[in-house]
Amino acid sequence: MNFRRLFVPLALVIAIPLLAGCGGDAEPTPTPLGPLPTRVQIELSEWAVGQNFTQSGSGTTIFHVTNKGSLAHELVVLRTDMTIGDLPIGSDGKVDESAGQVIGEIEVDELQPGAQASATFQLGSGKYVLLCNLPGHYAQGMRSAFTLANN
Ligand SMILES: [Cu+2]
Repeated sequence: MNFRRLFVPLALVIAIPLLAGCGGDAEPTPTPLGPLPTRVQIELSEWAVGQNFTQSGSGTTIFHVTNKGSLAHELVVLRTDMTIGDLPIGSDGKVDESAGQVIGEIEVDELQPGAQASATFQLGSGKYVLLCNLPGHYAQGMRSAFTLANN
């Protein structure tokens, strides 16, 4: 018996009902939605980092940042267990970012005066400090803390 000749029709017999099933009237199974991303509105100014969360759980977090000040700024998202005012400052006037884990940042060239920028970060549960790390800006007050619970 020619094995190949038998195999082809058998494959068609199996494949045709499968194809027909695809175009049938079965409703597609809806994909369950995950948790909605947290959105954070941030306003930078001299000398503050204002923040407004829509929720406080961990996960995908979208930062919408507006520089309302008259100087350029940046935004660093630092995960750290240190108290907000206690981050070490180097001789260059900048926070030593090794005091925590930098989750992400929006650079100064995106945050000139009046500019808006957005970025999406994955945030685990824990304590965070948002800061501007241009020389002297953290010390002047450009910092803000938040804590995320486990979702
Ligand atoms: Cu700044």
